[in-house]
Amino acid sequence: MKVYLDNNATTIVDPQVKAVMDPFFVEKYGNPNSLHAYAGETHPHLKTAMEKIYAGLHAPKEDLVVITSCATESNNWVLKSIYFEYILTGRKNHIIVSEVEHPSVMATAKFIESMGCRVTYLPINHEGLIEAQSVRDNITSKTALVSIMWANNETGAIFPVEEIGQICEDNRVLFHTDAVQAIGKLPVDVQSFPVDYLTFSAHKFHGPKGVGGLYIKKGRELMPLLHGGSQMGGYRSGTLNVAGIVGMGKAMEQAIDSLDYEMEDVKEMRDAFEDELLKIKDTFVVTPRENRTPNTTLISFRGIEGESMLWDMNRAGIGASTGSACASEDLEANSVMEAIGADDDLAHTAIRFSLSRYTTQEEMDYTLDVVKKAVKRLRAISSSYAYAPEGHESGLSAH
Ligand code: 7TS
Repeated sequence: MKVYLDNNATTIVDPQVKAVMDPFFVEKYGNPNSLHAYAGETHPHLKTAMEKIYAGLHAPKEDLVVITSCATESNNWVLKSIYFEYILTGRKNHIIVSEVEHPSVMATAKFIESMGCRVTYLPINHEGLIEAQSVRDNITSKTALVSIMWANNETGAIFPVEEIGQICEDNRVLFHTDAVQAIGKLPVDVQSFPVDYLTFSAHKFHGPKGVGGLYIKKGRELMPLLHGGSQMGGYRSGTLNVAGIVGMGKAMEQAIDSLDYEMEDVKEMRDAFEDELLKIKDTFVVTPRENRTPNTTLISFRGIEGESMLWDMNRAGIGASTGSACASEDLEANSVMEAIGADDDLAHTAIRFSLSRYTTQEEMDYTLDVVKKAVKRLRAISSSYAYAPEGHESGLSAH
């Protein structure tokens, strides 16, 4: 049996999404910005897709949604734009990010730090959560931007973006949120709380890879990313990725339509799976379920190297991960586990299972069986587990 449980890394393209994209390669290939009938064949489809994207975010018409190539691009763009508009000009000198942002925010923050910007990296607490108060405590009159993700890709932890957005507005500080792991898993409405910039990416919600976006509230400053033509209002030039945008529009529409299923049925499957895993001795989940996206569980198995577990699962046809694919080529401990303060031994044992609306109960039953066997096998040959004192405290609680 083949089971895909790495949906936080990427998702299968929904066949209906693929179907709406297909005509835009061979049949309708006109550049939508041209002035002939070929353009006329593509332009209306782009418009409809953009309407679906606006509707999915509840973005009012006067706000801007710029299509990018991925979330990494959107995140880079916001931070570098802030650097050019606010830091380099001397208007402000400081930004705040969390210490568990995706590498596309983290590495960009480090980059602008090397260029002279002061950066505060907010810690997470022992449950893997950000406390809004810590944002309030660190804002100064020189803070230009707060960038805190909506939901963490490793743990699924949901951060209090509504409260943080309000704190930012009260202090006249811009607020950006990376909502990559929120779309399709949580209700997302840019009008329900103060948010100035919001990042998303189609391949995380059953759309194609290579297309994402950045929402920008009306009137917020943003340096054009790619200078050139007039596409995307001049903010990001380059011939538009018509098939990708059309696909993302459809995927966004479906993500909204299947939100209830995701929040109820997928969650139920995830919870039942997690309950069973937590019955195994010395297993730990950090973030409480009520503060987590419905599809994710990051679970530690004391005494088992994460990569060994992945190997056993992979041989049984199951794809999961030890954390973000962006950092999976090294054998470092899971960064979120480290940020929580888990001991080094435990930080190496975390496995992320991320489900989707395509996941079936049969697949989860099969996975449970494989994992249970792998735990037995790997603990039997694990020196660290054998030597762990009985009742060894992890500092983490099971939920
Ligand atoms: N932001 C978050 C929160 C993410 O989870 C990811 C990808 C990105 C940005 C980057 O998205 P992209 O559109 O540029 O690809 N996260 C993961 C992950 O957790 N495992 O592999 C990729």
